[in-house]
Amino acid sequence: MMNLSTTIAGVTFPSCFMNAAGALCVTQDELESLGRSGAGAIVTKSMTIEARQGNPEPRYYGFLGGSINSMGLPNLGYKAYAELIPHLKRFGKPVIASVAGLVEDDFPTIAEFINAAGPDLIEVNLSCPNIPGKPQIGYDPEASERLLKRVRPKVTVPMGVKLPPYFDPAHHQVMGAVLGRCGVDFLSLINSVGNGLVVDPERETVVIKPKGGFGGLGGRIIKPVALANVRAFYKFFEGKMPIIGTGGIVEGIDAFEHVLCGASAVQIGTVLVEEGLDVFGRLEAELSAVLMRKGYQSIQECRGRLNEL
Ligand code: RRO
Repeated sequence: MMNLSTTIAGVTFPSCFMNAAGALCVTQDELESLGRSGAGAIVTKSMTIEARQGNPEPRYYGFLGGSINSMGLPNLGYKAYAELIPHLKRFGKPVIASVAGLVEDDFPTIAEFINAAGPDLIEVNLSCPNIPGKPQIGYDPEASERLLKRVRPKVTVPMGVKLPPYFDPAHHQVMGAVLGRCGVDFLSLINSVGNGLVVDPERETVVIKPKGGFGGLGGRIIKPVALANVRAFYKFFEGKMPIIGTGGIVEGIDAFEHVLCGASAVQIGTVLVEEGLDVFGRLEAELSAVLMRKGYQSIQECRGRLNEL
């Protein structure tokens, strides 16, 4: 198998594949299983101040083209994750703490406390689409800048931002400028495509219960949106901002496409939930075979090298 190791903001990952925040990473058991798995890192569920049960079920639904979810931030609360982090670091791979919040003030509080627990990186989630009545912070550039400028001084490890998908170049430009002013060290792109609606025509119903059936779309169908966001931010930062690509990776060749667009690593959400932890071994073998067939020795060699016509 080819060496698929990678570096993000000075931190070395033994493999470029890891779980996406939210996928099989809520409980201590799940996080330890990621530690024992082929994943190149352990990413925690986005954490809030208080532990949360999340939204009522059914709140996740997998279909042929992907998934829809409205989990509603079920998590153990930041103090429990802070306690787990030293233990999780013993698995010998980076630990990424995903920080969320219900109000702006929560973010610096959680970031400071979790930073002190010593994760290798922190990912600030500006893009949860599923809290009733709360728009995604990432769609408000001024709120994003205010929040990131408060979080930045609390964090001594590399600080990344998990963004929602943007659908207009003007939005990539505005958010790119914000991130550049806030000392962001890496990007995770993209969170689920918010507020989609999946319909079961036989039952004539929605498929998840919260918010009348509206939820975040993931999996195969969102790959072109994810690739566009990876590429747009890669170009905005002229290849100098490390990017973790997320969205629509089902096979090794999908990860190769993310790398071509500019990703230095990739996260797996829907397909990890659907297939379980063995997905990492499969994807590593498949990406290795793609690189081998094309005569590449590493992902660094083709990162960002997408040809335009
Ligand atoms: O928990 C969720 O409902 C959730 C979150 Br915090 C997120 O960032 N993205 C998503 O698809 N679901």
